[in-house]
Amino acid sequence: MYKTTMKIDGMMCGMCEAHINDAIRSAIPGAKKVKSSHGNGECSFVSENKPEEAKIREVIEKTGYTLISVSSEISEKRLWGRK
Ligand SMILES: [Cu+2]
Repeated sequence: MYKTTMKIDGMMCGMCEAHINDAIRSAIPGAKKVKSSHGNGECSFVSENKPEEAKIREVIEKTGYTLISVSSEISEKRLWGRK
């Protein structure tokens, strides 16, 4: 599994978080545990395959927010197996 973390500028409230989460879920079908925080300006999710950075950039730009950075790291599957 990969954990991808994005720094996003422009989120102001829970609606913004939901907007980003929905955009990620629909663009990256394997994305799980999609979470955003407007307080931290961060969004993260886990996926089986490493997502393409260009794809993420495109998705976030379409939402109207600004992607500052994105990084994916290998994550132990068992850490993410809990519901
Ligand atoms: Cu908002």
